[in-house]
Amino acid sequence: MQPEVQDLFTHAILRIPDANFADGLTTVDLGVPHFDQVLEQHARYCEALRECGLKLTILDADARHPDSTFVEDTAILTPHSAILCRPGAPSRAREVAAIRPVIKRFYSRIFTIEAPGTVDGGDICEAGDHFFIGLSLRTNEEGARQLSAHLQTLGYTASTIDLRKMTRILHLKSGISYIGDKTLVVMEEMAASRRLAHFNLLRVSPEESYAANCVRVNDRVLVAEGFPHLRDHLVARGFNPLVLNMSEFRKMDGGLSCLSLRF
Ligand code: CIR
Repeated sequence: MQPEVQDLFTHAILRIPDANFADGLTTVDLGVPHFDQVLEQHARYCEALRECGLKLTILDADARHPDSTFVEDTAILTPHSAILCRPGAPSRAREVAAIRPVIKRFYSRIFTIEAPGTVDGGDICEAGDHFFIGLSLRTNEEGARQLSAHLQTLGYTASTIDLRKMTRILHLKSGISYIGDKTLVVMEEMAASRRLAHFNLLRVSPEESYAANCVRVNDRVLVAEGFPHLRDHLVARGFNPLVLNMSEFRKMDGGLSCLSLRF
């Protein structure tokens, strides 16, 4: 039986990658992305979200911001309110002003993160009524404090997970994903965190750790191509994986969740 669908998404916001995509930030050494494949993989990702039943708002490429296709980092969307982030990397700070008018089309209640707080959306993992906030090189304690206060106002609880000693991941959601049914997909390094104790953990082996960034979208789970063990575990638990090639986004530290804002 298909695990229960908790929050049905109806929309997603995405941004087409710009030709200067390869000038964005990266910490990995996997080579330079091939732009034709970047566009192809992005188009397939859009198609996959449509297959999941979402209506898409696809924004034009933004040449001022090479990382701006990773829209997830600019905002946190809940069913009734949006929180605009304040990205920790200076080169990404102005992406928020560019997305604000788009968010305004869908939300009348919008909170913000103010200096000196910083929050990247990739550090925020929503798990039902609880939000995990990763403290990272991008999201600082003040940002986490402001975000927790906003979430509390909205009736959610929040807790932090400190990633600052974990050198292998950029964002919290590089290492954990909530896929509904009280289940978190987690990379080995994070599985011991006390904070995760109340959830069922689907552990991703070290060789497949990139695949820990997967995304539940309605009745599907988007999973990166090339990680058969995770895919099989998901199937065994009754989930319905939708496999996508992410090779070119991975070269820029990007994963499946980063490419869209879903609501
Ligand atoms: C960056 O370093 O900011 C981008 N190159 C990758 C952002 C990935 N975003 C995410 O995981 N939410």
